[in-house]
Amino acid sequence: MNDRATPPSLENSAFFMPFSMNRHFKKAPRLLARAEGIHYFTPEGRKLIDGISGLWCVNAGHCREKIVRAVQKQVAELDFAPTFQMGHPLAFEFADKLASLAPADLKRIFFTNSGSESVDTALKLALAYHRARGEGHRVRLIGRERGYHGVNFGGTAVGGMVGNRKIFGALVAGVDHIRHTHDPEKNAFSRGQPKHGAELADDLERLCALHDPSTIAALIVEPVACSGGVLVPPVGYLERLRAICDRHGILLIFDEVITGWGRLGKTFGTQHFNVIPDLITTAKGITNGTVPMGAVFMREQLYQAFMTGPEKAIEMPHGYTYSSHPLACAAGLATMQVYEEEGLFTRAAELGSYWEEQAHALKGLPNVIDIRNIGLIAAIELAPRAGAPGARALDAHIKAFERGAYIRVAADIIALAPPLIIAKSDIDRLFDIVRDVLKTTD
Ligand code: PXG
Repeated sequence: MNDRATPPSLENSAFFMPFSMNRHFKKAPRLLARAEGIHYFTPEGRKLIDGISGLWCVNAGHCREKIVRAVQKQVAELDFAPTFQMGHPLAFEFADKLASLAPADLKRIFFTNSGSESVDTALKLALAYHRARGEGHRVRLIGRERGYHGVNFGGTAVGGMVGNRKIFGALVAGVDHIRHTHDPEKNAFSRGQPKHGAELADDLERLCALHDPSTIAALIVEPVACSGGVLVPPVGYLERLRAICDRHGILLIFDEVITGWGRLGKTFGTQHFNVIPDLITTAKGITNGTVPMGAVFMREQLYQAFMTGPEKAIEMPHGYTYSSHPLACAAGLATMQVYEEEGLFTRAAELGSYWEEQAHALKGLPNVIDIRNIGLIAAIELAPRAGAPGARALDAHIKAFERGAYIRVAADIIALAPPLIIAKSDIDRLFDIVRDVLKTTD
């Protein structure tokens, strides 16, 4: 029998945990057994405020009844159905629903199962689009330093976090990177978009000059680089990237796996910044994290470029067994209903200034060297301990867990992005815990 008071040791568990310190974690596990609303509960029943929406995905909060019911009903009715040369009604219904929410004419939808798959799909669509138009010489893909685009080969290659790249060989040929936008000397403690740095977009011109723009298929960037440390784009920067892409016929892909679904106070970050890309990659909040799913949104002209050959030919030899899985479509439709009924697409805009005030009130605490925020996202950057990068933030993460908050840390940056249903009093509670943790972390 499983004795709840003395849980079995996980030290020899078979589970090879992703993106984790396996040995360190298994010695003193931090387990989550149940969730409701903005809270997780440990197996012992301790309540934790979820400071990062699971992993930036549970935007409407946990175990929402409408979504749970929809998935339960769906699994009993149609567990799986293929969408290769077959179909099921929910796939079409969900795509049309997403199209109705999409910015500008990004109304054609390709389904995947994750952000990583969305990114690799978008990169392949970009290459294939140029080829379909007789510009098959556009083979290069450009990413950005400190960018994160998931873990598949394409996404790893265009990604710009060295620790995620260096051990995986040569990755994909023909990839280059523009520089990142982080400039703490000029922009530390910016509220919202930093003032300085629009001209950093001109780094794309450098790569155009180096490679010749006719060789470049696409540029992919996150509107806000979240995993790389919450790097908010400087005022005018994204507009400038768009203009350079237009000048040279380069497709612009916004990776909105995190910035989509209300995180910045609009349905998509694209709408918040008012800069329209050619493709948008999404995942995470598309089903409120309930069932894995991702999607790529593309402009009409891209879709139409594929619809030109004989009708009895497959237009895009790409897709996943689980593209538009019935459970994911059911979860996604219910999720969109919850987002719309509860006004969650704009909730981050309503909470934004309160959130910003509370985040920046941490200025002056020990080791805090920068605070950044946008929408319902904040990052608190700590000075690294000499010779031990990441150790200080890891301590903070563990202390926060002990004191009732689940927060995310990467290197020495604490990232916060709670469910959009959070109340002001819970924002206070979250920051009170973080304040308390920072005061006692040396
Ligand atoms: N693109 C972006 C912009 C992401 O943030 C992915 C692609 C990959 O998505 P999948 O679903 O394949 O994981 C992501 C994922 C963190 C963190 O704490 C961020 C992500 C995943 C896990 C942790 O920064 N982003």
